[in-house]
Amino acid sequence: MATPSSVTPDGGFALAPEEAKREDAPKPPKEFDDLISTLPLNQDWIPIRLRKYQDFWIPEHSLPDVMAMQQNFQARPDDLFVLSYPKSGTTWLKALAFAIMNRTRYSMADHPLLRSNPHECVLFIQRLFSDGRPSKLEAMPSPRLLGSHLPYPLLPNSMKGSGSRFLYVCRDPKDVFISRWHFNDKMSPDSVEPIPFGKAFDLYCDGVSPYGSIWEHALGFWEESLRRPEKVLFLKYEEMLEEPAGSAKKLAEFMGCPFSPEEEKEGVVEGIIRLCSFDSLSKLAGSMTHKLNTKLPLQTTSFFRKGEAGDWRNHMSEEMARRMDAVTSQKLEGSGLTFGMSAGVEANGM
Ligand code: PAP
Repeated sequence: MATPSSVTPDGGFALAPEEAKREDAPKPPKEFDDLISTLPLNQDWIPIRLRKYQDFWIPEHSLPDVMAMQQNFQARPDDLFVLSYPKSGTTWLKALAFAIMNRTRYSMADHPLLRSNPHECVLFIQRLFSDGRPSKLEAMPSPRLLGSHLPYPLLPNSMKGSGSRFLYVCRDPKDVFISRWHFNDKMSPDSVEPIPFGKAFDLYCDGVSPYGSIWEHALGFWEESLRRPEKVLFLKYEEMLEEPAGSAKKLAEFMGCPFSPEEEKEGVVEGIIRLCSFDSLSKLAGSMTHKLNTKLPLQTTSFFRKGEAGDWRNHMSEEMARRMDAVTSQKLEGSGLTFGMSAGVEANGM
């Protein structure tokens, strides 16, 4: 079994205020700001401004951290990364991977996930650069469990070449869009009109949404999972919902810490699934009182809404769904990738 990660739940989002404001924390170089100001800008996804960087639309507030990460992050061969397009199941996958990796370290009665959001247990790499704390990354004992929303082409070279393992989750683009739209709507200040649904839809279909085209994002990791299946595990949110035990076992196997027959008999798999379920994590988030240290106005509850497959039916017209499915078919043609359940019938509408 892998040595438990020593990631502690005081992480990227939950810095002590005095640490977050440390005067001596290195600031991203000014050249980054100069470069960012020249990049194409989109301001429709209120309150997030996007800049087109290396062919993907990245939130402007993250770009200095992304650039610092690209230049400086040193991956280790035994690192594990939770990677995803936003709103695809990141929070859930982080919780599962963290609970699986640390299952001999914490008891279910006193588990970090009972007190902390999964994003505090598995840190976004780039946030550590924004907090001027990359040394914290170096201080973490192996194996490290870290996260990123960056598309494959934008990952630092050390991540692509280090032999580290990637856990990637994708989700039906229609549900991702609905989740994104609600997320943005909730974050918009009362004084400002949120992005209209139809406009958000058009932009999303054109790949102009946070972290760029969902299709290009997924294809980058899909192709890598075909090239290096022992290093890239490609998961689907809908299959995780349908088969949580099978997915947890697949994850554990891939992470190098498979469940033993005794653990299976003792119900360890079911315990982890229960702890990381939408019902459990969303209730826990509702009882947390601490603030998340983010650049966006987010709370511990912001990452939980419905947690279902197919909610797009309650929001999209048939014509919109057909249009998005057509984009999906066209973008994925010949790749072998389908969204949703493996047959692809449900999600792709084919
Ligand atoms: P992030 O990229 O901002 O971290 P992410 O976790 O990828 O967000 O996606 C949020 C979606 O996952 C939400 O979907 P919804 O808006 O359609 O409801 C959220 O409800 C769902 N989600 C969060 N936790 C879980 C979970 N434990 N099980 C299933 N779905 C979950």
